[in-house]
Amino acid sequence: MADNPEHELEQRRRLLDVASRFPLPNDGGGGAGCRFSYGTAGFRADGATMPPAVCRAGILAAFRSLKLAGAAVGIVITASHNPVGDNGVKIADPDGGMMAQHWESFADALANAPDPDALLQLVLQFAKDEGIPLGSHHTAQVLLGRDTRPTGEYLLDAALQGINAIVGAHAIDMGILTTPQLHWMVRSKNKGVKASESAYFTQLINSFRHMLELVPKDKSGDELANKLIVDGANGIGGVKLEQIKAELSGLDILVRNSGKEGEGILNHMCGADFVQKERVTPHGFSPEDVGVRCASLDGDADRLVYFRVSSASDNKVDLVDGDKILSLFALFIREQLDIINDGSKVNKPLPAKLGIVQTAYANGASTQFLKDLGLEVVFTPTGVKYLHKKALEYDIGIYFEANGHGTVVFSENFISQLESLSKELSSQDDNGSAQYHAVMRLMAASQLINQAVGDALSGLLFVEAILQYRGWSFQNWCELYSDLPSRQLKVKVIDRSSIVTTNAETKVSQPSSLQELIDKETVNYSHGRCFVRPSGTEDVVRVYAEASTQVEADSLAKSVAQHVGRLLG
Ligand code: NG1
Ligand code: ZN
Repeated sequence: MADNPEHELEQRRRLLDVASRFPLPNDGGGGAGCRFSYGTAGFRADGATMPPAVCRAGILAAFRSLKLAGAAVGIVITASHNPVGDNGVKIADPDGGMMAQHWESFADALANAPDPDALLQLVLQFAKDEGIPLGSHHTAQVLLGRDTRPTGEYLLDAALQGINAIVGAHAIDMGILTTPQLHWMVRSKNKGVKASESAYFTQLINSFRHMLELVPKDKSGDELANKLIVDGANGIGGVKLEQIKAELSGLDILVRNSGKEGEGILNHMCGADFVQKERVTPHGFSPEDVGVRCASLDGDADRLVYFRVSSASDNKVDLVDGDKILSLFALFIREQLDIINDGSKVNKPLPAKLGIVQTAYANGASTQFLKDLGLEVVFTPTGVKYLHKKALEYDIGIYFEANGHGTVVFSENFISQLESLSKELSSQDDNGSAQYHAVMRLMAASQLINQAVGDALSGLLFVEAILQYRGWSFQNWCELYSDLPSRQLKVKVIDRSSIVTTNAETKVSQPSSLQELIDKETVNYSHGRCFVRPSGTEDVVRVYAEASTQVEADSLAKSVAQHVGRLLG
């Protein structure tokens, strides 16, 4: 395994040493007496209990980089939209996406190894099985980022200690970042592109400007059309937006819940998760904002929803969720492809496989809308690791979770076809043509929208550019389709893992009696749809129901939640 027995001894010593510095708490960690589980998006728990899991994630990340011949791997320390006291850790693979799923069981075993010896044996065995050159001259590199949570700094230190426990590993602290910035940096680093924050900002600003330059002249909006108020969830996204907003010409952005001292608590009564689930105005918004287009980010800025304060008399909002953002993106991209292919002057068509990826939480009305457009819509289980992977199967894959996490991925082959077509058209003096403009719009979009992971900042700029391109108001966007009323509930049960689902989580396979009960309830409702699944990030079972009216959706969700409680409570 090692080139040099002394190095191997050193490796063993370091692992035993770091594991004894971060012992697991008596209850095993992971919160509520649970084991740590990599879940939908890495390990998450109360921040104070996280150091052992984060240290072990450091070992894991360095290990992953060793396995991948020293390619840069990322570690993000965040608990996203969860309360400020929580924290979490997840690993980004060299392409900037989530860590490959077949490593998750090793991640779980490592995080739960009860003592230093067990940890060492686990690592040595895994290294042997995977052919990982431990303790040799091989190198590994890990980029780290964290959000603004108070436990972030000391968890970062735990991660650094874990990384440094692997001989040959090199850690680079990229600072306080949005989650998507870190994913973008990992991807860039491995592509040999500059991986700094300023490079990220420059790409965003320039590609947004290109998109606006390609807006037809008759579409330029009035003052209100350019005004946007952003709820930063008192997290890192608002901070970063403040840094770049002056350079975003054509947009007048006001950031609230910006994370500045005294403005409020991270994700508390604000942010994308709050607005999407509660459908009320976040903290800091008032009746004076009626009619203005508003956006809400989550604490680490990988989720984005839009809203408008509905009326001065209550705190309700008109919500544009991830499904409607996806629909806007899909319409825009489809239109550009149609322009390119319908153009009589195009020498050869540009065939493109366009795919839409959703989860069972997508509002049924959005799926119907997309299918009515003739688009291919496919479903995966919850968690962007599944959606992203599926989207990569297309020339252009658009994916979104209803909660606002999503992006658009372009295949390299398709991008190079776009590049050749743009050269061809400009060499034929066609660079004033509609086809040429459509090609350039898609190229700018592929630069603007984060190719690694859902990114609220780049998503927001893409939305803004499309609204300007179409000359659309918020109202026009809302009217794409009407959401079916829905309700989400959480149920606390003794062991949520006793629920097993199938068919992209739309059916329960175990306990089988539960699915029968759900079916029996659902048939009583017109347009009724209901499913349950164990959460991958919280110790709860989630219930989702849709029906023709809000009262019915509420009632369906409630009845099914009661069945879950009775069977498993
Ligand atoms: P869980 O807790 O597994 O439902 C939640 C979200 C996911 C995803 C992850 C990661 C819902 C219903 N679930 O997962 O979509 O965003 O958190 O943050 O929104
Ligand atoms: Zn998030």
